[in-house]
Amino acid sequence: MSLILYAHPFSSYCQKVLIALYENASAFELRMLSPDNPSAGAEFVSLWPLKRMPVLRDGEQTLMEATVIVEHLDLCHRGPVRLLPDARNDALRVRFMDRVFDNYVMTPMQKIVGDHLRPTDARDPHGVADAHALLEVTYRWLEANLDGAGFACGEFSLADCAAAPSLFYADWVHPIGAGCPKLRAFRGRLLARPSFARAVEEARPFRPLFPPGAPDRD
Ligand SMILES: N[C@@H](CCC(=O)N[C@@H](CS)C(=O)NCC(=O)O)C(=O)O
Repeated sequence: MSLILYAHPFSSYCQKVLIALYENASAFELRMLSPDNPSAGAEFVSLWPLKRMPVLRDGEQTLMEATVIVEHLDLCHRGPVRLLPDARNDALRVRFMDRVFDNYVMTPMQKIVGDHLRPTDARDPHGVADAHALLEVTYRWLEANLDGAGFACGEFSLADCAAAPSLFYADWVHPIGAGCPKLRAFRGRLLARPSFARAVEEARPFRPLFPPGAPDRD
């Protein structure tokens, strides 16, 4: 099989790529990164010493960074669901929204989650407060800028691959309030999308590992 994905099903950035793979029923081998699979871990580190998952091997090519991997899939393993539009202006909007979800939802969400992994005397309350504030501003911006229906940029795209796991976990650590009904509905539509629903189900057994404690929903 030409596609090998080094990943863990509970990781938000890995889910971003899994969604893209599931959208087009692309065949791939999952090399699960977990303590009981040290050989996959060793291959992963030799491919990407920065140790950020996911990593994709496509034959002799190694792809890092979830956005780049999704773009690679759209370019080289195209299926019926296009993840980037051909028109460059439309693609620019998709890339912009992908950046919004990665930089302003995923990053503060990871900051809040990651703080729970620190020793209590090395916690960063100031950084965590900033992360909560950034999430709130981003939620409000999304509420004002998302359509009331459809996906981040109309048709399902790379932007939704980023939106689904970032909003899924962000809502667990900083709930999307009643003041953002469009954003809440958008998160619900993403959860109903079969590709993401599958990723969520596959990750369900790992919920006890969620550092702040997973809520009893979704
Ligand atoms: N910029 C990277 C971020 C990937 C990332 O942060 N992955 C997390 C899992 S969701 C990870 O590998 N964390 C391990 C660590 O921080 O050591 C991407 O877009 O793929």
